[in-house]
Amino acid sequence: MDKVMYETTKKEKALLVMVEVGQEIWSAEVLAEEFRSLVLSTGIEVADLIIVHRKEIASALYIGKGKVEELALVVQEDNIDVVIFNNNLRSSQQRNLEDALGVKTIDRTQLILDIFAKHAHSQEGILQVELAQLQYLLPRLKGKGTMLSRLGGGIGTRGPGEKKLEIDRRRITDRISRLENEIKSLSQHRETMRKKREKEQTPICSLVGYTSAGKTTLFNAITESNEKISGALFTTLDTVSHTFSIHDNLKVILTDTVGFIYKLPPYLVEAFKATLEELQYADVLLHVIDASRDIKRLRESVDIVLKELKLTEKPTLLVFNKIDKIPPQELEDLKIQYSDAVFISALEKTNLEELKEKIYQAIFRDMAEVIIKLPFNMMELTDYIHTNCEVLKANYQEKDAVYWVRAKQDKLDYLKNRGAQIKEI
Ligand SMILES: Nc1nc2c(ncn2[C@@H]2O[C@H](COP(=O)(O)OP(=O)(O)OP(=O)(O)O)[C@@H](O)[C@H]2O)c(=O)[nH]1
Ligand SMILES: [Mg+2]
Repeated sequence: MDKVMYETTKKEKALLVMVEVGQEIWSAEVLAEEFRSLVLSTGIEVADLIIVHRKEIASALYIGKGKVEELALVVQEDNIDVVIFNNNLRSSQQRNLEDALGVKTIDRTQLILDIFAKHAHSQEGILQVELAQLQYLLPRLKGKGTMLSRLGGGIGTRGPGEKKLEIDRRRITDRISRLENEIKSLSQHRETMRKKREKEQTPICSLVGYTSAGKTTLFNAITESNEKISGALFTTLDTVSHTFSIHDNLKVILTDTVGFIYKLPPYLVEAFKATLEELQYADVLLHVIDASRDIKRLRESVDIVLKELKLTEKPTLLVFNKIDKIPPQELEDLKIQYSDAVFISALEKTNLEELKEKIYQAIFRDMAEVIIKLPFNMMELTDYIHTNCEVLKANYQEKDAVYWVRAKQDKLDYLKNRGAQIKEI
């Protein structure tokens, strides 16, 4: 594969810069820790992390000139190869900083794009990441003629830039529309699959949450799968689905998705819309939260993305994970504070049965349990019952068939209008 050819052999050494502008909702330590893990997950070496406080952003260099000179000195003294900002820089700021610092300078978006590029495996994931990278690069070509020479890619010189140093803007625009078309045709394929599933009436339950919350660990535990999990951020990029049984005769599809992060770059949400579109069809969302971290902030960051995806109206179950990591008293307090939530340890497989029961209730909230009596002259409705209701028991008598079922009200109305006798249990 292409990617392997461009892996760096020598470990690059990075200087990390985190600029705090005004009041951040997250504490500096937490942000710094997350920033460091993001960088470390790319395999790069971190020399130092510098926090800069500012009242407002400086337009030319993002930070003050004096500060930049200080950084330039560190770059020289510590033989730094790359400076990484935990902020999103405008292209002119990035260029000016690079000129002043004398080394490659990348921002938070490019860092995250790089991690995504490294973790994309499926055809669709790879296309979506490339699209996001190109959309990010395009406005950055301004004033640089047609050459991409400055854009030597991100960390480990990955990314589209170095692959085709000579390609110009025009070709990038063409490539973007080709990628968009390819992604669209893949999502049409998914649409067909979805229609098929809809016909089969299998409810869908989707995992969402902050990166590293333990979504995949939970997915594996419930569906007995073996998807990759790790302490590194953004391990999962590709949407994966698998069925599992809730009750004896009821199957549910569980879907694992890409994790979110505080200030998720807009390019990524945009590029991943096709994949994330799957979430629109979920009957219930499981919002997985790492209970050992700052719950409120994690939840807020994920809610922002859910809002962008217009998913706030979906039935959502809060799932607090990693309860094995928190003291019993803290757990008790959380249970009081979030009385509707489920508290689990995906790692130790604690409380998974309770979680399944809650999923069941969430999916079948507006369901009624009824007895349907179907005279033999209406047997054409049998198929409808089997595909649209959960049949708990069936009994065939001389003149009619009797079904004990659980079904949504609209399905029962349909049957009633066609003459079936329905009795609430
Ligand atoms: N202690 C503890 N660790 C857990 C638990 N669940 C997951 N982990 C750990 O948390 C880390 C992240 O787990 P993943 O399942 O990869 O998290 P994810 O939400 O899928 O992350 P992304 O795919 O990056 O969005 C791994 O190191 C897991 O072993 C848990 O219940 N308890
Ligand atoms: Mg995962």
